[in-house]
Amino acid sequence: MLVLGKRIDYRLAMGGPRLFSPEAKFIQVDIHQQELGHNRPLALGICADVKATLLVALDELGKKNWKPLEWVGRARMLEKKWKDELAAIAASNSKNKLIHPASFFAALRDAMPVTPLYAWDGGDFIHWGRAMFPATRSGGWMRIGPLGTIGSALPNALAMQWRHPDQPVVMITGDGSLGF
Ligand SMILES: Cc1ncc(C[n+]2csc(CCOP(=O)(O)OP(=O)(O)O)c2C)c(N)n1
Repeated sequence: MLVLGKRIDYRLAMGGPRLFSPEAKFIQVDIHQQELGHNRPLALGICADVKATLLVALDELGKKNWKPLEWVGRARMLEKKWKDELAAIAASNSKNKLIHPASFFAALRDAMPVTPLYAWDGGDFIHWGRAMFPATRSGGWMRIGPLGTIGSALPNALAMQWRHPDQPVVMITGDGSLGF
């Protein structure tokens, strides 16, 4: 498992068996030394900038002949199946009286004129949103923190707007979360 600039925290099940095989070997690259090996022992920890590390790694890997891996094809197939299921749920909603969260987020996503900067938090309904909205911009998709703390979308949105005054920032939060 190659972990690039991502904390092995609550959102990655602390590196535990809910997401990862106990036998999996972890290589982690992070510019913050204290993140290396946090929660999960590493086969290799690299304290460095991710981009610089990947450029060096690509240079090395380019010299070898790589065979396509079967599981990558299966992972892509499962991802497509999952996205098709989401699209079907979003589309099936029009006949119902209650708006399904998947339909709401599909409509919101399609209504955006440009890709804005997103700040998210929230409980159940937001999980549909993060399934429907891919993160496509570096630093443009912020959701909760390592401990899953709601109430973070508003300060994150303000910080994003302060940093990028010329760009639209969209905050998506829940009634429960805003109260925090
Ligand atoms: C600081 C903090 N307190 C409590 C929680 C536990 N928690 C997770 S979701 C949630 C409710 C969120 O409500 P809302 O945003 O309205 O979403 P809903 O689940 O109703 O869709 C709470 C209290 C948390 N994640 N962070």
